[in-house]
Amino acid sequence: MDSLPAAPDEFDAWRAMLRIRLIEEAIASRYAEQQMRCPVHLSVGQEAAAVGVCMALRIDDLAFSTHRCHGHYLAKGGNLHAMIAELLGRATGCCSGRGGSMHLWDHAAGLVSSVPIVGGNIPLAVGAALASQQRGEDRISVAFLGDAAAEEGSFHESLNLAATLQLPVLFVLENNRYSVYTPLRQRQPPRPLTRLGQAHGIPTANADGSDVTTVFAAAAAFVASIREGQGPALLVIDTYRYLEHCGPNVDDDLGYRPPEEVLHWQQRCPVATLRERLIATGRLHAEQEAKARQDIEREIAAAFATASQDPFPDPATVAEHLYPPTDPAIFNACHA
Ligand SMILES: Cc1ncc(C[n+]2csc(CCOP(=O)(O)OP(=O)(O)O)c2C)c(N)n1
Ligand SMILES: [Mg+2]
Repeated sequence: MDSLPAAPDEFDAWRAMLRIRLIEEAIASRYAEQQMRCPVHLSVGQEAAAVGVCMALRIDDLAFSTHRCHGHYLAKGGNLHAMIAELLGRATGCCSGRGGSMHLWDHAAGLVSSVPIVGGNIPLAVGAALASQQRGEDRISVAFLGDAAAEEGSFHESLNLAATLQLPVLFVLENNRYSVYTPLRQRQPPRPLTRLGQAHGIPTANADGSDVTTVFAAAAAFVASIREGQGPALLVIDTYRYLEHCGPNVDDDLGYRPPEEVLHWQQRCPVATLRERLIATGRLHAEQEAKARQDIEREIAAAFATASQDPFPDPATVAEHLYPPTDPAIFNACHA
């Protein structure tokens, strides 16, 4: 296929995952300072899904994320300073300090919105895909979703409409096996999640979320077919979150996840696995790794230093942005 995205350099993929990992670890380690007064749903362990998919996308493709949006935002090219400022509640944040961690967006990077209502972003991606189709654009939409979002009516309605109208949308289902504390087997019948796409007549594939190269290959094939007008696709990525559902800590002492399951996935860490492969094949040397880490850590420190000096929103503006402007001229200007 002509439009098959070029395979990324594995060093770049590793660096992109490491960057997300270090940013989220910095958020976790600073969380107790009480400067981030919003919940944080960290995606430590799930980086290959965000990076593998976003490396198959163009900047003008449109992504729609969830409550667990940091990795998607960063992998799509979202601005780090605007993200940290948003977590710190500053006026310079991507949501002007009003949304916090679960409402990240960056239109310049094509990250249209993040929606913490489980399943709420999926129809938005379908709507954007319908708009692209009607305008004759060749950009595609991507809806990231968790395994619990596949239990929502909006998921099935979205797949139904996308399949019927052959819309340019990729559904990316990150199966981390849990909805908060409840495992998949207690919430859904014992059948592969790929069946959900097949039931709607949508091409569906499974990818190993511990291997970014595998995720990229599966995503790239679907992105190419969707861009060529062959309609929607569903990519199910097997993955695991290493930290608690919400917050900076490990909560495996609670016992809702079997220790052998946790260990199994920790041994398949997408960042460590690729690092080992790069070292074994002579594509990553100690100095390169040290420089990559140092550069990323500097970038993170600078983002926190700048954002923590930024102003909070003016209290006089608290009632703004609650409803869309009703004056059509203002509305059109906002959505130009
Ligand atoms: C409609 C709705 N129901 C319940 C919640 C509470 N809630 C927030 S995240 C979450 C779990 C979502 O699980 P999943 O979709 O698998 O994503 P994950 O957290 O595993 O990344 C729930 C139940 C919500 N935000 N929205
Ligand atoms: Mg889940």
